[in-house]
Amino acid sequence: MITYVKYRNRLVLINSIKQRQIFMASMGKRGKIPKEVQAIFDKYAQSNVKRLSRQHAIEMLQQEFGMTQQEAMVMFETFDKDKNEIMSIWEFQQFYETVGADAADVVAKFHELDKDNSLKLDGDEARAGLESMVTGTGRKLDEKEIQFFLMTACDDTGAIDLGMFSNLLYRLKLYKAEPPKKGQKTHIIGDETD
Ligand SMILES: [Ca+2]
Repeated sequence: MITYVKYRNRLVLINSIKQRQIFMASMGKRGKIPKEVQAIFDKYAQSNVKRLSRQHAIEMLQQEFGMTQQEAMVMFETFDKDKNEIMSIWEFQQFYETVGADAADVVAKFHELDKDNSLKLDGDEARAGLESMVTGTGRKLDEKEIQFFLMTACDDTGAIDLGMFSNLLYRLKLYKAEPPKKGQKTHIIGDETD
């Protein structure tokens, strides 16, 4: 898909859905906030401001999404994208879209895979998880794809926390590519939203 978007009197070429999303995000125009997202947010925001302090955001994640304080803290760290200790309505929407109604399942799956209860999935735990999961089309992942997702989902130490795990599950759900062909040397896996 190729489209042009008019921005500051210039036409900008957008040749994929992902680029379009990145572009829109960079412009700060991320569309309308869904009503249910706004409603939950407003319950915890003071005097109608579009931001939640760290404390209120963590409280909200516990009350509305059934997380423990520790889980809520990790989740907050992940979704406070600009690291300003505030959850903006945009950051909350991102959380809601990525985890939202599936929060209980995501947390349960994470603990099931976290065999040593370290609150992080190490390489082996993450690999076992990926081997058991399916893509957006319901198929198992190929070895190359497992390696790709392992590599792109973990932090510098090779571990995956609950927030990163949420993002990984979301990416898998959106991932609808064909499996790589046998003997194929290169396979583009990254752009799963196209
Ligand atoms: Ca923030």
